[in-house]
Amino acid sequence: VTPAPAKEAAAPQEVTINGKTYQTDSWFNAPENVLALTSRKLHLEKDHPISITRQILESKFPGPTYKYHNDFDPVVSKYENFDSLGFPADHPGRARSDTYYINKDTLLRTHTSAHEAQLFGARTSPGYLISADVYRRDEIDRSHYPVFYQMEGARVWDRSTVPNGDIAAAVYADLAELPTHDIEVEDRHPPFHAERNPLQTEHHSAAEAEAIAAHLKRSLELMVVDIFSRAKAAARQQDPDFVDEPLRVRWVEAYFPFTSPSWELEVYYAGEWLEVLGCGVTKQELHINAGAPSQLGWAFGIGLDRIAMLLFQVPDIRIFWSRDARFLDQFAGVSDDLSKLQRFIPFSKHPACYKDVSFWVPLPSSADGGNDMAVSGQEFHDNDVMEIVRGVAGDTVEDVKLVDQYTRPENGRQSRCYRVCYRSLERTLTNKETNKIHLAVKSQLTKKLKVQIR
Ligand code: FA5
Ligand code: MG
Repeated sequence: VTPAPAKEAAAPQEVTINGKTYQTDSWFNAPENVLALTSRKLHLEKDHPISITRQILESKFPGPTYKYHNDFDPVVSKYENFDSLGFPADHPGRARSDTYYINKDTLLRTHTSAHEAQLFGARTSPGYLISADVYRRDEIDRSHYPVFYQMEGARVWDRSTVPNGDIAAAVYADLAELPTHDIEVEDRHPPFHAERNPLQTEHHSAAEAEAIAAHLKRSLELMVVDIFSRAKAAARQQDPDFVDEPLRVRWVEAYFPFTSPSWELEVYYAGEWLEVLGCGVTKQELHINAGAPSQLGWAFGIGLDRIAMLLFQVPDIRIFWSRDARFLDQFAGVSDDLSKLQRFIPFSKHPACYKDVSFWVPLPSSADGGNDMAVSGQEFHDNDVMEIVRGVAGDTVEDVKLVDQYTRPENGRQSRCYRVCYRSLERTLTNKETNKIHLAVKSQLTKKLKVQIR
């Protein structure tokens, strides 16, 4: 992994992504190192942990009821990613501090839900799964990377084709066909909440929504049970001291603009509750706007990287992007025979090198449009710092934390200190090399964010 050169390239007039060319404008904020990953498609790479995870999840949602879509382009319209799903105009997810824009109307999808409206309209199958790369400007640590993978799932029933138009009966009939399980599931919240998670009274009854929710929950619980039983089987095989604990999962109330009611599924793992997916009863407006008003159903979105990290015991999300044979060879043959699944055996852990960078944040008046990262008029964003570090250091950065922040009362100037942890997963970084990277980080922070290094 070679750090990017420190020299500055001018923003391109156009960019080509997976063979298609797009005009950029002042909204463009996608760095080269992120654009370079749009062609990797780890979810389709045979024997890659992300791809294996996809395969296992797909097996829980069989055809022909469910159709799989694994090749949707990551460039979508702002309309598809946000408006079609009912995101309000001022939703923070739309900000340039959180989302990679190509131009004001075009962006790198931030979630696979961007394709829901299109598939609800196509009506090619009652259920579908979409697996794809998604992009978010975010913090840097061992579980966050600007690109990760999601799987979207949805299932609909059509009021005009089920017997007597009785959706609840049709859903319960399908639920009866699903296997059962014997794990402990906590589900403490009432199904509806008047403000946060109202019943869609104009469109269906409580009994219908409850039937859909029951089908949704069982389907997802079965998926989690399968993943964790495979994870445990691998653990038992490789680790004689492995202590088998019963799987605990719980449903917690959640909010999404395009589902109501909504939930998140959490799994108790290694001493803590871990969020693995979001889901809910789809808002009827989506089906109506897609030209399929008689359909109703559920949708979910799950993080494939997060599941793969649990399944393969991967401690750092960066390793998924590695081309090191010591990583990839550990999974050879698994795509064709899932019983060969093994936990990842880390190669020797290389030493970390911590470096601090402290600087004065420019006062708003001095952000005279020369600041090409932060959104003008918005506050100085952590994600801007993260992106610059990632842009320079590539995969040699493991973690970036804000460790100190204060404002000088005399002049209102803010000082910040970030601690950067440099560590390659593949080799030992020399001190000289790390210093060089860190110097380049400082120089880019000065140049792009107009900070004053202390
Ligand atoms: C969504 O993205 C919704 N589109 C999910 C959804 C779909 C809800 C359909 C309702 C119906 P969220 O931002 O919480 O929600 O992400 C969903 C899952 O993606 C998370 O539960 C997590 O497993 C994974 N995820 C989110 N952010 C990251 C990240 N930075 N790195 C790795 N995985 C992530
Ligand atoms: Mg979430």
